[in-house]
Amino acid sequence: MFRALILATVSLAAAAALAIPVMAAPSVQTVRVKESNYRISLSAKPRAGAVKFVVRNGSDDGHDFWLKGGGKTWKTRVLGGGGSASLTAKLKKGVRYTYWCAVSDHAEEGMKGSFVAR
Ligand SMILES: [Cu+2]
Repeated sequence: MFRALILATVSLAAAAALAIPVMAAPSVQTVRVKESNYRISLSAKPRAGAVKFVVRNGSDDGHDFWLKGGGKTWKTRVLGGGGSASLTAKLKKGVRYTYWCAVSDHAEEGMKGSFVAR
């Protein structure tokens, strides 16, 4: 009887421990950004809310990543070949965001794009 009560209590505690992290974790979308000469590709379309952009420079030349929209601008440092950096932005629903590489004329060469956060 007493043992059954302890088992029940432990089970409840285990269930609570499993449930709490799921409920408390803020939902952050991770979008991988691959930079090359001279393209920027996103692994997914960024959604409204918190988005973590994990930027990786897959080329030998230096590239950075700028993101602008909704009155805000975010950017990474210039990443060397194979370098990576991340930035987290809170995106607003229905706002168009543009992104580009600001090194030299890379944006004109094609390192730019835009999306509307949904
Ligand atoms: Cu670049």
